[in-house]
Amino acid sequence: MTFTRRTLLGAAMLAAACAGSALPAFAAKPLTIGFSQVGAESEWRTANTASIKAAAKQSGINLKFADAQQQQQNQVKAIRSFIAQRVDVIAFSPVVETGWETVLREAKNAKIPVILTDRAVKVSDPSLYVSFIGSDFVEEGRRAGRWLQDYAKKNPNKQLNIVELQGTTGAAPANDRKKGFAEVIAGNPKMKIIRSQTADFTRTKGKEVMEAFLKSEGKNINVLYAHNDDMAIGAIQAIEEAGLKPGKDIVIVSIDGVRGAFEAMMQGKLNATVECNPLLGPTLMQTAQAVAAGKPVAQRITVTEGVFPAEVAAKEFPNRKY
Ligand code: GZL
Repeated sequence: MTFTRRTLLGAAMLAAACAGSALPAFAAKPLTIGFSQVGAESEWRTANTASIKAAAKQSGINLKFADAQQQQQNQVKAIRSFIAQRVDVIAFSPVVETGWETVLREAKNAKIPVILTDRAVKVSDPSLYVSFIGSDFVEEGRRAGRWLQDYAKKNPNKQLNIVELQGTTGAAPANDRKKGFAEVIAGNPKMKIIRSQTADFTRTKGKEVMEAFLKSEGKNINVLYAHNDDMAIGAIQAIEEAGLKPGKDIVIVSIDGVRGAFEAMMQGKLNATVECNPLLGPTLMQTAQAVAAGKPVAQRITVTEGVFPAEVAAKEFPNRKY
């Protein structure tokens, strides 16, 4: 909500209160949020989009939704269009961490508050956004590393030759999950990353890159760490086509906790998934309403998440919400 609209609303509420009448009609105008989504690259993203759209509907919020197809320039274009349309609040999940200063300054100059959801940005001026609602991706990477450490303790004589499927180059979850995992396995000579490459968070590229890893490293690989379940599921196909047993010949740990991961764990093809909660819609809408009403909001809002090894998959599966 821009400053002028808020003042108008305040004056109208005062006049109405003095006249003892109900709020004037225009005061009930729904909040309008412009939302730029990364794309539709994974099961996680599908659940995230569904959560945002359902929460907007539930809250009576007018949502202008734009899918950027994983291209930053499409997100910049969408944000500029939201500014031109004078939406009350802009929210987005930035596909990569950098390159946002200019367009976020344009939103600030237009007095339109910006809320980040899911992924973070690197900017010199933190006042360019009012709040970031999302997971701690470094911790998610650590959790994947700790799960593998536990596995290593149960297999003390096994040299773990790890291949890593990274998320989208430059994306906060890719940078941070890589960092957190590396931090945990650092200094353990029995745990070594022998190949690491981006597969852009998609099943198709996860399969392609795993095929290339298998061609160059073959049976030397005995662990896969994937930054999301979709790339792990794509890699599982490549491992099977190479005549190997995913979950046994190659132990697999990934991140997100989507249904496909639970199904793979129940089939014995995936060994653990670290949860990354996509159901950010309700928190985003509450935060946007608070911001529009001029109330203070936390600059950083995190979500609670767990780790699910294959042993608990069948029991947990019926409880999954995404
Ligand atoms: C994480 C999110 C990532 C998921 C992927 O919050 O940004 O993007 O881990 C998705 O599945 O593509």
